[in-house]
Amino acid sequence: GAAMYSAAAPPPRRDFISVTLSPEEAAGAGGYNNSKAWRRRSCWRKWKQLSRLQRSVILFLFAFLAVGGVISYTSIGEPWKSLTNKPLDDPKVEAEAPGLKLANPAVLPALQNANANLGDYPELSPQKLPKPPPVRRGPSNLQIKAPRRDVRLKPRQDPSRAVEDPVQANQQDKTDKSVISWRGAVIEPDQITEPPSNKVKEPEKPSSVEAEDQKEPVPLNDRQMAVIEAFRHAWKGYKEFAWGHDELKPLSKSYSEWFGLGLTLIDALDTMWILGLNEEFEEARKWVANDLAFDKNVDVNLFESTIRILGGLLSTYHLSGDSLFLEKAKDIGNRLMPAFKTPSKIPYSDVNIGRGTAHPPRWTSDSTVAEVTSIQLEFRELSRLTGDEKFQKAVDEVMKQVHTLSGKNDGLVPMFINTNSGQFTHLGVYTLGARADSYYEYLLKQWIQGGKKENELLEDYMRAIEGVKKHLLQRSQPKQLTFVGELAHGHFSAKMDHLVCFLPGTLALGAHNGLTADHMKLAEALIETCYQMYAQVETGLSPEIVHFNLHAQKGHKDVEIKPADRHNLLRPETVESLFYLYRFTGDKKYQDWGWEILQNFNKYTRVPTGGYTSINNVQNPSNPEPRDKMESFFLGETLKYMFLLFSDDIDLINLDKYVFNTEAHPLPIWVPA
Ligand code: DMJ
Repeated sequence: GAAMYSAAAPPPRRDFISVTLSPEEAAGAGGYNNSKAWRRRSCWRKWKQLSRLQRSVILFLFAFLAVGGVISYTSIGEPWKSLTNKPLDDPKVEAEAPGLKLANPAVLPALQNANANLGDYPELSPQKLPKPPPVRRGPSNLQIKAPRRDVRLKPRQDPSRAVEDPVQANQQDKTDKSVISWRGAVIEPDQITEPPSNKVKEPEKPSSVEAEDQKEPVPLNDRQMAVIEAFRHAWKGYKEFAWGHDELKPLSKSYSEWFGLGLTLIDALDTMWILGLNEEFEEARKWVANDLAFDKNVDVNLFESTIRILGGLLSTYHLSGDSLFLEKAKDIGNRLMPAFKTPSKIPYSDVNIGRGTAHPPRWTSDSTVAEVTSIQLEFRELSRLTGDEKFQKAVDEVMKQVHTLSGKNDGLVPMFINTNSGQFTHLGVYTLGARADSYYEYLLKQWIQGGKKENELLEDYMRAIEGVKKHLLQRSQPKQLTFVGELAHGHFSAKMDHLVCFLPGTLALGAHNGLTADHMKLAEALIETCYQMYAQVETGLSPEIVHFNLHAQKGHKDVEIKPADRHNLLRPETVESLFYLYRFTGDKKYQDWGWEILQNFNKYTRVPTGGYTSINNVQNPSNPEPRDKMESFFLGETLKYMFLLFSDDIDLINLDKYVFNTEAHPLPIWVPA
């Protein structure tokens, strides 16, 4: 065969240009004369002796070198200039060139602290830029080797592009010119304002991981490895004793069922993707493909199944690009829709996903405020992906109504809302904990998801944080910890749920997105408090609820725990906030605090045969009284936030591209920063 292709030897190719010197020059005849005039004349003579071709080639080479020089100067010029500038974390830089230091400088002036007694927050560390990871060019990507599924992965689509259709671009042009104000404060034109009229256009594509070939793998550090080890241990128990069921009971080596939909498995899908657990992910995917069925005669809670199942499927679809997860998301999304068929359009708490019927709890026609206002990120995204507006319309309607309702107290909402009247009920009680918590979180996150255009959401959020400052913030004794208490009919209670520890992270996220820097200060003060809720307890684990001491008493710490409140359910909120605070400040103490917490989970909640368990008594290190249950959010949230907290890679779920739902499932921001 080879002979068939052998061709006649080609003529010798000349890959060079010969320049012939005159014999005189070659021999250096004429002796050595280095005068300028001689040299000029001699050069000129040589030039004239060259052929026209030779001259053109030399001129071309000169021109080529000159252009190349200019280009490389400009491309190395920038980094060079920045190297010669002052370091960015120099506080003086911020003073001299405001906005240079912060990627998203505050655009609203610091709001007045309405609680005059509170004064400044304690000992606040100056805000620092996170230590930048090695600069990478090109699209951001997930650095962990995520499971490959070449067949199913569509070409990498940056979520920022997903919404760049001409209509949207046009809309953006229009909105760019507008400004909004909140109590007279102006938000700059890049914080656009018009309510998005055409968010739902046509089916969207996933924002799946960047082409993996472009990735430089970032080595995992020891703490991340420890998280992976913890996850594997938890997964081992789930796989062995609870596979396909909702929750593992690690001590009795069995499982519990809530909805009967493999809750832990679905909640953990994107965590496995982010941790790079390929085999586990593939196995779980198979279960989703072959065994997950929603046509079941079962009552599910609308909120819980939205944040865990719909949210988990949507984020896994975005990370993996695997359409299986979108199909499943559509299925569950459709099956949840009957919940919105109520006289007021405020959804019922429960839906039978097999029968298509919905109802409130047996004892009331009320729904919980946090529940009906914390399903929006997921349903809005489902509309964007499917092109079907009905999902978004249903949840936007809820927000619209809640926006105008009376019964709020400086932006703080009651905990219940009636599905017949659409009005708040049980007025007068205000908390950032159970039943209200994620209302506040989703105000900010929807605003971010939608490209910071929806003014009413921002207004409600800003007003609510003012309400928190005015009515709920206090300082404890002896450590002067800033905490968020509760208000019941005008009476302040120094009670704080661990659930409230989502707030520092949310405040920091708002500050990162241009809200007042004052929110960042509050975030830093509150995360210290949340950490103390662990550090001041015998096991180093926080109880479900604490009461803070308002008066110094000898031998008493800031944190008091009532016997009924001393359980720990492996909740994520503090590590979640530690993750945000670390991302935005780069202060390593947040990683260290998270590391302590992980070690204490390992010490007191790890079950040797596989899995972790919630415990009944965080105050008894010798017998923390295991409860025999591993909540799905331990894998969905707690371990995921731990892993992200220990990472120095801001592109591992970039917070300018993704917004986490309240169950830690990242969804794309429609118009990323
Ligand atoms: C999770 O299901 C969600 O984070 C929810 O918003 C609050 N409760 C649990 C975790 O504690």
